[in-house]
Amino acid sequence: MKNNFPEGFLWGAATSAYQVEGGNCFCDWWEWEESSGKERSNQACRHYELFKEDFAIASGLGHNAHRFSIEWSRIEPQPGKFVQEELKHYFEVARVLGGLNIEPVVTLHHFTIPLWLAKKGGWENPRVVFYYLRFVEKILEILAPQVKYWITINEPMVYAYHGYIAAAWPPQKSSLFRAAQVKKNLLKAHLGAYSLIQDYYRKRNIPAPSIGIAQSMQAFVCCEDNFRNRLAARLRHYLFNLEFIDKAIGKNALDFIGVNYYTRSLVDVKSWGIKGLLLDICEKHKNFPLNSMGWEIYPQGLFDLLCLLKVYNIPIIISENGICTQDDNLRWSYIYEHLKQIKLAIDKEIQVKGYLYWSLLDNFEWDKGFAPRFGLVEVDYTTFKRKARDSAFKFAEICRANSL
Ligand code: GCO
Repeated sequence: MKNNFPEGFLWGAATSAYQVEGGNCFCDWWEWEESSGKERSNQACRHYELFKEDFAIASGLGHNAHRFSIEWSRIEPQPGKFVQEELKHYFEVARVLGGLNIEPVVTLHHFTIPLWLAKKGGWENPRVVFYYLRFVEKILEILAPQVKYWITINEPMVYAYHGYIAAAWPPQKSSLFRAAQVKKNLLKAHLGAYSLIQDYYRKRNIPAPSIGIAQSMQAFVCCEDNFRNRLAARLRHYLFNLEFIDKAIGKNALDFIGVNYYTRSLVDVKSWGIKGLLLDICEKHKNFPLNSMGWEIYPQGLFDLLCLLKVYNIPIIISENGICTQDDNLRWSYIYEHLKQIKLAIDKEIQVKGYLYWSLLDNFEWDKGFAPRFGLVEVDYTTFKRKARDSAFKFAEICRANSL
């Protein structure tokens, strides 16, 4: 059938612990918000207490998958001290999802780290790989049999860029050398986690899970079609979109590519320096509608990227795709137009296996605070009441029918 998605396609939404749970006071972001004067995450959406209600809403919206992350600083607020009731909490989270026939897709690192680790140098410190794998082992002990899909690291390049080049996120460094160290340790952590998780399942005769990375990808489009812009677009596509997953695939340590896609980037190089080649963008020729953070809505970019990923010949899950907007009609057209592009890719034999909308709930958008509203479900941050938007019900019809 021309509009049908493959049998068993994963339909749902994504969140991350720090952005929705609330009260994550043992992590680097919590301390950074206080010291930098940024908007506080505070209770976020109170998802830590309200997760059963949220998953019931997701189930009612026809979702068969849900991506969430584990807050490392909850599990290990002090080095080597693992909190049993927090481990039990995430066991319960996965159990409730399973009880609703919703496949858990579990992210092990989604930007935040325990404060004690940040004070030891965080992802710059090579010993972080040991700490991360020790944490992953603890999570496996409570989640392994329930989880078929693991995401080891969310957006390694975004994390390295914002925290170690742009100095926009903690630890607010601005050093290509430090960023390179962080990237190297993130890759080592992924490779270590890949082996650890696969060995853990194999030794216990649990069917092998699928392990991926959620890679932020942008469509790099030349503003003016000249040699310098074409070179810069190819360079950025490789460095930002592909390099990290390329290295994981090269080590046979990636079962699926998680694609976090939102927008395109207009390449407009003003000078031949490395900064110009890697960072110069055009702000004036934004010819497409924008989200509330000024990101262009460019669904075709997702199709173009999926075609470029076909060469890897491994499954792809759209682990994030979404729009922050006050206009729910725009949210719905964003979802529908991107799903059309995914279907076009699937019709070209590209192995897309799932679509997880960002986000189930309105939530804390990092240094942008609570203003950007991404949710299928509106959250009143005073009463914490949830209200599914019209777009959520339209998306639900596609989830249930497995068809556009
Ligand atoms: C990211 C993160 C999410 C964001 C989302 C919207 O990609 O930055 O995974 O935490 O909230 O992408 O910016």
